[in-house]
Amino acid sequence: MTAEKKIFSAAGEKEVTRAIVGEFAREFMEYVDSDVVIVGGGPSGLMAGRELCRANKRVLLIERNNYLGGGFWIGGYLMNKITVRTPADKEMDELGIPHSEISPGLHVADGPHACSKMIASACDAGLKIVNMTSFDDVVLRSDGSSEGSRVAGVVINWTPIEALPREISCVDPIAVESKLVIDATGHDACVVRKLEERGVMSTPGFGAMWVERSEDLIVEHTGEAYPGLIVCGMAVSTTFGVPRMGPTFGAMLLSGKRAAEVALEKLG
Ligand code: 48F
Repeated sequence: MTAEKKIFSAAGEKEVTRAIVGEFAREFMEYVDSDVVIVGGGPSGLMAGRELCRANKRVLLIERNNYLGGGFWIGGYLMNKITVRTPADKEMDELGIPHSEISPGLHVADGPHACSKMIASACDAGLKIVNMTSFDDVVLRSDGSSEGSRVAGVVINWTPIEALPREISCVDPIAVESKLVIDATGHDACVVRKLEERGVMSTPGFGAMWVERSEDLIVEHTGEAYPGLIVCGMAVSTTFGVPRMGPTFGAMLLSGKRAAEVALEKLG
């Protein structure tokens, strides 16, 4: 009797499991010591990661959700249209995102198309991503000099750990070391807030909505907020008290790019 001809290769359950566990572990081992760790996979974090990887840096992005993109999938009020103001339309062109100019200097695109192009571009550049992983704390180092401490990595844990009942949630986190950390966690500004909790910096929180002022200020204030820690995207507004901006995303793209430039200057 001739063997039954099958469409797919003979790999079975154990091979599939080994492929997943082995490849995840191999990659994770490599990125336990990264040039840059980015916390948050929204538009600003993805843009920063893309730019750093294009400059051949080793970058790990930590995202607490099982998906990437943050607020970039959907515009305002649960509608799938996002807006971008000139000059950020050039970034959309570079990412291959179709858009149209609705009024002078105001461009509209489909959120899902924009977001998926952004994610693909960051992955193509070489960005490594771990999902379902939450930032828990910073690694702080001090060499004993008058310069004080600097952020030297992040403490992380699986996101589902947060859902465990308190009395049994004693699951120790692990840490990843890096030369720089970028806080791209949006309005939450989780990394900055952790430093605030530790009493080493204080933040005013974000201001009321004012689109025309906010976008410029976000880009201008993008940079090092504490030694070793760069902030980008809406985390900038929480850190420096800049007005919020609503569903227009040009500043997120330019802020991510600026964060990468600052990081590259610091990394030399
Ligand atoms: O909120 P988010 O999209 O931040 P962003 O890049 O862009 C902001 C805009 O989407 C929009 C806006 C401007 O138009 O107002 O809000 O600044 O993405 C932040 C990402 O960080 C993740 C979160 O799940 C989201 O994907 N995040 C937040 N806290 C943590 C985290 C955490 N503790 N650990 C890991 N990821």
